[in-house]
Amino acid sequence: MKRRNVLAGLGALITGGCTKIGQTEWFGDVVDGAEKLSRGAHRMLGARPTMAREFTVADISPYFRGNGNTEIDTDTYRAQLASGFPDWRLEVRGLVDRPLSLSLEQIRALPQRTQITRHDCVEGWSAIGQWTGPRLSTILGQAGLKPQAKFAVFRCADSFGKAPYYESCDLDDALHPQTLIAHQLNGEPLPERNGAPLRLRIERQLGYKHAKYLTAIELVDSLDGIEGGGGGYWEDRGYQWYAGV
Ligand SMILES: Nc1nc2c(c(=O)[nH]1)N[C@H]1C(S)=C(S)[C@@H](COP(=O)(O)O)O[C@H]1N2
Ligand SMILES: [Mo]
Repeated sequence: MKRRNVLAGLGALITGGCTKIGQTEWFGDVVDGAEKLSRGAHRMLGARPTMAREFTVADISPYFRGNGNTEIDTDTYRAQLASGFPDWRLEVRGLVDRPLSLSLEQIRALPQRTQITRHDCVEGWSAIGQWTGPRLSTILGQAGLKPQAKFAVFRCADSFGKAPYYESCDLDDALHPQTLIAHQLNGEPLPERNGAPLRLRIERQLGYKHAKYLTAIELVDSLDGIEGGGGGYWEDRGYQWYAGV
């Protein structure tokens, strides 16, 4: 698995590391950001993080299906969706120096990255889409991580019955240059089915890690005591927490 990741990473560096669409300065960015945030917080192989493969515009799937929850049937959500989410906030809280409450406007005003990646769902389908949004590392850099922070927990607006959807990752993935808080798919605001207005892209992992309908990011030192303690809605039901592709 590791060897495959290294090879994929090298492939990305040679063929797609400096993508025409993505920003080219990712290496400098992540190293600076990561050092400011938490020294040594991400595992490096050699000097560079392993990258998920990036594709070209010609590879984009004509239709990016929705999976899991594809709508939210509350009056508040429907009113927000109809008006372009003027009151939506993404909170950043927990083990941070400066808790944030970001509007979509503020999120769109941050430096943006666009990347074309393949989404792989454990249910046996894949799709290639172009995602745009700030890097999560940019947002975490604004909030400032406390040294005890070990995991990012992603809170979502939807649930299955009474159980809220949620996800989590370690700081290696949270600070990875391809981990985005995406607000666009294929150059348009996210459709409802794909997680409007904000969803996580965490490209080295399987579909269920890519939390949709994001409302908050919590920095914690342990996943114990959060919902079922498994670090995610599906993990609490037996799926792997580290869902490497
Ligand atoms: N909030 C939330 N996020 C979610 C899900 C969900 O049901 N709710 N389903 C997950 C699963 S299993 C997959 S494969 C992807 C599907 O993303 P898509 O709907 O954009 O295809 O979202 C993931 N994130
Ligand atoms: Mo999935």
